[in-house]
Amino acid sequence: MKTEQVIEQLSMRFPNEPEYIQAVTEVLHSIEPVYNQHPEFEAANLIERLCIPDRILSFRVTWTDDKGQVQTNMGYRIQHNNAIGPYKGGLRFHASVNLSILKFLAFEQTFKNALTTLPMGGAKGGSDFSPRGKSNTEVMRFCQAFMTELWRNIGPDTDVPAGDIGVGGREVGFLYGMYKKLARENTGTLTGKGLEFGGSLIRPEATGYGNVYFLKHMLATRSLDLKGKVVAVSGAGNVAQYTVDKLIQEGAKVVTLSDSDGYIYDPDGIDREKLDYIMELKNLYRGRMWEYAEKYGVKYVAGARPWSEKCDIAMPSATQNEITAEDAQTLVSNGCIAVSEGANMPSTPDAIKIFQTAGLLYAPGKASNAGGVSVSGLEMSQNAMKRAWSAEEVDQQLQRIMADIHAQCQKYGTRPDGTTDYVAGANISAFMKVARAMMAQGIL
Ligand code: NDP
Ligand code: 2IT
Repeated sequence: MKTEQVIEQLSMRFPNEPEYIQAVTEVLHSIEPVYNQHPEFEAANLIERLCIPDRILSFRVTWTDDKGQVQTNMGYRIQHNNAIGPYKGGLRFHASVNLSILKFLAFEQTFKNALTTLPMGGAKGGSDFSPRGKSNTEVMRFCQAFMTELWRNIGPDTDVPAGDIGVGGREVGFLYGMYKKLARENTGTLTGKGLEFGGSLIRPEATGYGNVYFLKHMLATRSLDLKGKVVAVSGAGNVAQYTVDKLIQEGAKVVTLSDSDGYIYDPDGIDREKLDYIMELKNLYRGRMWEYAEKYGVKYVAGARPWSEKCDIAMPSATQNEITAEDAQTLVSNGCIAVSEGANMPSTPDAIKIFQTAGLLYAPGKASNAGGVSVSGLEMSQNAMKRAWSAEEVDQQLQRIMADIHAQCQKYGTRPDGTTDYVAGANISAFMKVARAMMAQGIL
């Protein structure tokens, strides 16, 4: 494979898709050496077949707002690759959603899901609809309209959607209700459902908890732990909240959180009581982080991200490309020792280079945030068996999976000096699994 040539061709075929090209570029650079040891891969043009999604569905979603005005949004589902199992991945509802972003997410999901040890292919979908500022009934009508188009293309053994930015328990409930009404079956075709109707214990916690479990394994390779460590977290949604929850349990001190309007800096640390307030503020009242700053009398910086604050560990948990090269340099200069990604692709390629050159422990999201989709996979298993496991049982399986992903990164990413390149390790391990499955199933 001539990596640069493949990237150039993909850039020409898919102009205006920078996030997609960014995600593909990172993976191709990592896998080039192993790919070139397998001439049979090249003969089967495996690389283009792996980079280009199997199928892209796009549709118009029409719904009526509370004022009686008829609104339209775009809806999408990218079914990227199902070599190792049914398509699986979240739905994102955010004004910024476009094909480039969903294609990058579906591509990443394919590799992430391969790392989980569970049989799941990769997909992503969503809409440029923004739940922000919408009433409950508007969100419900939108979700119902979205599902009237999507339902024919999903199913428990074909494609299983879940949440992502702007899609949490409320939205999954509305989406699943409409799916069930149209499909006339009850096999659990979305994950992240409520506990009363087939959801799994620990699914809400899974991404944040999983990221902290992964981080602990990375720290252990340097005989370090989380006690007393100062942590900067970004975002204030599902992933950020349960990251803070687990960090508090581990004795770390979380000093920042953010939303798309700005960040808070709380030098005393976010304790259990403050976290309860944040969960109520965000999940119930859909409030803003400046309200936290007012309530607790701490610093609020509008229009900025938290990376200029001094910390030992950074856990970006908001969105893609939220850590620039300049932010990375600041983190390194401030003595940061580890970056473990909760979000998908939050660090720019230049930022990753800076982390790796400085010798930080750096975990790419496809490894460190895989706990969410892993417990989604466990939810699928429970639905198929018509059973519900205890929280302890699910948490134990999640811990085992995160340990396994860390071990895979070490197996495929150990450098000559004994340290681990988690980017190479995750990409190569996932690639080899998907590649072998594709080769075994013929040219499709
Ligand atoms: P939520 O919608 O619950 O929260 C997202 C948070 O990030 C909010 O605080 C939001 O602020 C902020 N945010 C979103 N977009 C932007 C933006 N463009 N600029 C600045 N801040 C932004 O989503 P999740 O917590 O579920 O997802 C967070 C990240 O984690 C995403 O990258 C997602 O892909 C990834 N992820 C999620 C998993 C899951 O299970 N939910 C699993 C694995 C990864 P505001 O409220 O102001 O919009
Ligand atoms: O990015 C992700 O892994 C998710 N948003 C979760 C996907 C899932 O199917 O649970």
